[in-house]
Amino acid sequence: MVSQPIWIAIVIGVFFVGIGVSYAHFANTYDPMSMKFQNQQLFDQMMSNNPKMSQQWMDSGMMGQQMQGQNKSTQTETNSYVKMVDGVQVVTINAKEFKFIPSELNINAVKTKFILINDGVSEHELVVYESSKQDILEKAEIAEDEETIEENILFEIEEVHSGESGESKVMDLTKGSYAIGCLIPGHYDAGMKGTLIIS
Ligand SMILES: [Cu+2]
Repeated sequence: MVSQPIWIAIVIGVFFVGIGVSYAHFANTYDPMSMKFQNQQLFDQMMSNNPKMSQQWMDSGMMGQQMQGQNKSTQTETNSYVKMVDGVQVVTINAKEFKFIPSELNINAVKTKFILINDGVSEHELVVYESSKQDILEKAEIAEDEETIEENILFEIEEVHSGESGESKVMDLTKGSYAIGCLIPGHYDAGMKGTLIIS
């Protein structure tokens, strides 16, 4: 027969072990980053309500990446993907799985050269065309019908390997609104698309 105080001690012991295990599980699986992507609003709220956590966040290095992201969008606003080099407007677009950065371009109708930098793992290309030509071009791409592609695009920078870059020739641009896309099968639908406004 076990006496009552021992039973009480066992119950209390089990209780605290339970708390310990739960906390350990929480601490191991708790990841502010995953929460960030699941629920941006909650994450921002949490950061603003909790200076200590937001300090940890900044220390964790993820902040650096987030700031880079912000710099990129500032660049988009100030058009710093555009440089004038010897009287030629040079437009630099980065490609990776599966997007163009920037994906919305506003440039001037002057002599222009495009550069496509592949920061991704697979090959990517840049095709610029009137948006109404999307279907024709996707079919032509699958059929590898280069002739139809040539006839229906403004220009393209053909497949660029990972880590490399490709460029267009210097072109005279006319004002208009165009679609950009990577027409390697699957890439456009995965997000490699955007707009090019020439004004
Ligand atoms: Cu692609």
